[in-house]
Parts: sequence; C-alpha cells; structure tokens
Amino acid sequence: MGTAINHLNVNTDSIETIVSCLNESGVVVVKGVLNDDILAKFNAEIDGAITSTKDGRVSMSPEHQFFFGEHTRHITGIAGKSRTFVDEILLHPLVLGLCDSILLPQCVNYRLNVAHILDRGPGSEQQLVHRDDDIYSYLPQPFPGQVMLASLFALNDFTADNGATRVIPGSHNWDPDRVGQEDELVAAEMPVGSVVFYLGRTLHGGGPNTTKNQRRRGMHLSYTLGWLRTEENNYLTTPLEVARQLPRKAQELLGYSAHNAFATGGGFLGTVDTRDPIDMINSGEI
Ligand SMILES: O=C(O)CCC(=O)C(=O)O
Ligand SMILES: [Fe+2]
Repeated sequence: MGTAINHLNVNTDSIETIVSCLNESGVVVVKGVLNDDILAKFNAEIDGAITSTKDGRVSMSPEHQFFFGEHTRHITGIAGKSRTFVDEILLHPLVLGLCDSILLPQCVNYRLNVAHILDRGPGSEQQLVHRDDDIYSYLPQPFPGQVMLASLFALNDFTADNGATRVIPGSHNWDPDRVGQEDELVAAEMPVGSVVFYLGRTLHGGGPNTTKNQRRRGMHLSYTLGWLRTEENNYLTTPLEVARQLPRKAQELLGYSAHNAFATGGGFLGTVDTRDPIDMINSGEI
C-alpha cells in the first residue's frame, strides 16, 4: 500500500495548513466542507439530471466514454444547472483560498476549469491513472508552478469498495514519464461532504466500484490559470441571462472576465471591443 493521504478538517485546520499539506503530498482530504443542508439542496437540484441519464452516455465523444467508463452517469455544466453550486461550492472560501495560494502566483485571475458529476455505478473499473494537467501537454515540462487545482467532492460516502478516487501521494514531484503502479494508489476514503484536493500534476483515477448496488456520487471540480483555455466552455454552458444574476466573482470564475496582465508586462485576453466583458455584462451593454 502507498503512503497514506492526510485527512484534515475545514473547521479545525487553517488554509495555510491545508495548502502546505497539499504542496507537500500533492493531495489532501478535507472533511466537513459541505454541511447536510447544502448537500441536501445541491443533491436535490441535480438529482433529476442524474436519474434521467443512462450509464455511459452515448452523446459523449468516444475518448470521454472510454475515460469515464460505461457505468458512469455523467452530468456537465453544473454552474448553469444549480445555484447552490455557485453560491456554496464555486465560491467556497476554502476553495478560493487554496486557489489564491496555489494558482494566483502564475496568473492575474483563475477560472473554473470543469465542474461535472461522476456518478459511478457498480461494475465501474479502475479509471486510467492520469494527471489532470496533461490536458495542457503543449506547456513545457517541468512548468514552474502549478497550473491546476483539482478536487473530488464526496456527494455520498467514498469507500474503497464503491470507487473512491485513488491517488498517488508524492507523484506531483515525479518525472513526467514515471508511471504509477497499482500498489502505489491510495483510496481517498472519506465521509459525504468531504473533499479530496489534489494538484494538477498528481497521479490519480476513479477507483473500481466492486459493490453490488451502491453508486458513488462525486463531483470533479477544478480551477485553472486565467490565461489558459478551460476544459468546459463555461460561458456557453451557463446562459448569459443566468450569469447576469450571479455575484461578480462567480462571473469572473466562469470566464466572463478578461485576463488583464498589462500591469505585469503581459497581454489582455478575452476582450470584447478591446474591453473587459464583465463590465459590459453588468452595465447591460451586452
Ligand atoms: O471519478 C473520479 O474519482 C476521478 C475522476 C477524474 O479523475 C477526472 O475526471 O479527471
Ligand atoms: Fe482526473
């Protein structure tokens, strides 16, 4: 068995402690992030979409079908589907605090990369062990600093049997070519409402679900540097009329703002008519 994953608690451990654990091990479990009320509201808002979705949704690209597996119910574009997600998860102070420490040194603002539900049913196999930031394979390696902070939120209990995400602690510092071995994977077992945070370079994958009748409901949530393209096109999956009603910070995280690096000698990315679209959305110009 690999090195254990540290378990901290949002109510008793500071953001600094959580950041230093994450930087050291590449992974940390934080308990108590979502309380029962928020979980009930959020699950109720997404339940309909999940239960009306079949395992291994066929509208996916074949690459994604392979990646997520044929027993997974997969729901995307969560910010446009759930206001509880926006208020209580996208903007959660712990999540933003971790992003401030880990991502802000490399950018002016960071973005939601992807928020999707992975409801893994019995029979799900070990997912391909991977690094989430390999989507940016054009970036030189090693890249100085992290480009992504990722997480799995436990929307029900994560156990070794029902497919808890498996992670290799310390693998964020490995040579990019080093492959993870089965016995180095550690299941991020955790009670509902907890989160396993990991760095974009940390090797991991959804675990096998060997139960007869338990689904594992997790939300994969990650944030990326504001000058990189995001995996989900959040400013189309969240309709503009919905986005207008959201707090400005949420609009920024969903990509409605530009990345203005003029002050640090960089460029201005994502403009409309050379201006920052977030101001134009909120003034009604667009
Ligand atoms: O479902 C899981 O536990 C992991 C999912 C994952 O790693 C991903 O979608 O990139
Ligand atoms: Fe992943």
